[in-house]
Amino acid sequence: FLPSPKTVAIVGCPFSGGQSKLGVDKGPIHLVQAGLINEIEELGWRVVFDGHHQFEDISTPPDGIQVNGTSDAAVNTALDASIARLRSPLLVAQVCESVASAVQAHAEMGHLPVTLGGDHSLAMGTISGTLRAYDQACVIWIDAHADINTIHSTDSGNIHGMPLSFLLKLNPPAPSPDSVLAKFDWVSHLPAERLVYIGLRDVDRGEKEILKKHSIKAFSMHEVDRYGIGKVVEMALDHVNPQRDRPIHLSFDVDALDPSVAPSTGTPVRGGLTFREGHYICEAIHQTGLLVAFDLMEVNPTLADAESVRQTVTVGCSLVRSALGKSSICCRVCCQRGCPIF
Ligand code: HAR
Ligand code: MN
Ligand code: MN
Ligand code: MN
Repeated sequence: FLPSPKTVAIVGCPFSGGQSKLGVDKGPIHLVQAGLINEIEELGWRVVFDGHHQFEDISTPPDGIQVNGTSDAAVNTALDASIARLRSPLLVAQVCESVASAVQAHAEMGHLPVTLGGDHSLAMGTISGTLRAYDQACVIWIDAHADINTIHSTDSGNIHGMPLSFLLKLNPPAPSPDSVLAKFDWVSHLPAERLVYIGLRDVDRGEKEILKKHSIKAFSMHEVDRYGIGKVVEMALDHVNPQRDRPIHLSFDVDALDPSVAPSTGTPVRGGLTFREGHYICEAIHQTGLLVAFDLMEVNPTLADAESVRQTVTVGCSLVRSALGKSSICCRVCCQRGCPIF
């Protein structure tokens, strides 16, 4: 199933509707302007990029439906009340569904989709696209946050804090075909045992209960400190990919990095991954030879000063390069003939 000849498809997703801060939609534009495509080509990949996705056609929810989850219908049940607290669910659902189709199409052509966010709600789309093409795929989720709130547990109503609850099918079924919840029925199902986290340090109480209830494997910053990043990545792979035969979708929220490394993001949390720990994860996943899709999410170039923005965009590009095979010591030429080092 590996891409051959190796081709990366850049899926630029200028979308911010899964949370409330402006500017995260500018992430993909800055990453591409910083020279990311050239950098990937220099690693020996063919790159296809047909411009950033335009979501204008779906940026206005249909008439009669508000920005949040309720229409004119009365709020009758606890379910209605939960749905009503979601922010822009129809918009998020439509955007993610179109992202899923784009990622699926590239994956089925043998391309490796690199999705540039945009907020992390987009991963509902990217991971669904990957699962449609590779039904045995596993997900490695790098984040300060667990992003697994259900419609009942979310405090903020921001869907970027919820994509995994839809992918794991933890939300109640839609009560009727015209319910807001039915707009998420297209989301693919990721079994809980094929998800693993690295980098967590800001997990809501309700999310902790969900992780426990479903026995979801998580390596928080505590485990990174305790075992070191090398051992953590190995243990993470042993969990989701014991035979090293499953395709890997790596979803990297830049806020997993310490704010001193990646300051320009909407919800920074201190005590994060170092520059090297972040890169090590990407390098190690590349070395498995199993990477089939990569997301780089939550780069917000409108937050913080110009130097912080430059730093965050630069480190974002650098993570992508590592996931696509950039190595500190190995030349590109020998890699094509069987590298003696890797
Ligand atoms: N857990 C919080 C919520 O559900 C915060 C989620 C956060 N932000 C992210 N996701 N960047 O990784 O609202
Ligand atoms: Mn996230
Ligand atoms: Mn996060
Ligand atoms: Mn080499």
